[in-house]
Amino acid sequence: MGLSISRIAPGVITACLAIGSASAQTHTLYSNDFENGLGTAWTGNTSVASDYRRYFTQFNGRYTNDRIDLNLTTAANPGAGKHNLYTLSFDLYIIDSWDGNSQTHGPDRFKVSIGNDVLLCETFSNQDNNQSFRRPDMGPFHMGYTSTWKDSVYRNITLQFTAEDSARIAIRFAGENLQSKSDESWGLDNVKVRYEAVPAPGAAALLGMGGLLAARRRRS
Ligand SMILES: [Ca+2]
Ligand SMILES: [Ca+2]
Repeated sequence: MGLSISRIAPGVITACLAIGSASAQTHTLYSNDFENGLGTAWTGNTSVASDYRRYFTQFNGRYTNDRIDLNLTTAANPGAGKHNLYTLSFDLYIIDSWDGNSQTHGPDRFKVSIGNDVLLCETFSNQDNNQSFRRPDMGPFHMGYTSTWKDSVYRNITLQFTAEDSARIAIRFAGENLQSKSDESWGLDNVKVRYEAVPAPGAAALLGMGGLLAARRRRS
């Protein structure tokens, strides 16, 4: 799609790095609950869904094998000896007959990436426990859309990354190996990107030129 993070600086992501330590100040770069629409930051074949409000608020969806991008400009230089650590969080709606690790009907994957750096790549199932990601916060049970298939909600999935100062980045959300929208779909809600200035990675981390050294996820 022509989007690149070639300007992302070398950095290291530490999965267990404490967020909001005593001296750190967290800033919000982006926040959207989609109750007033998508806004202008999203590209791709995007849409808003507002069905089945008993379980879902208005959200960014629905999608199947689509790829949608959240386009942001990162924060300015936080100062000498520091860089910004970004925390992306969102709710994920996994709707209808996702098949998880099934080799017959899947594997049904949901993926988050920035350029070639994959922040999350996991399988999800509404049929059984055969999936790589943790169990949902709600479901699986039928919440809406196709009545013969169950649905599930994952709250506050949290991923961290570093990026160059004042750079344009595109955070990509994508489904893989899914069937039609009436059979398997997904949506996003309560998407937030926050950041805080933290000490710059040490010399060892800086040896890895050419992008993020690691992109680990926190399974919140
Ligand atoms: Ca919402
Ligand atoms: Ca359903």
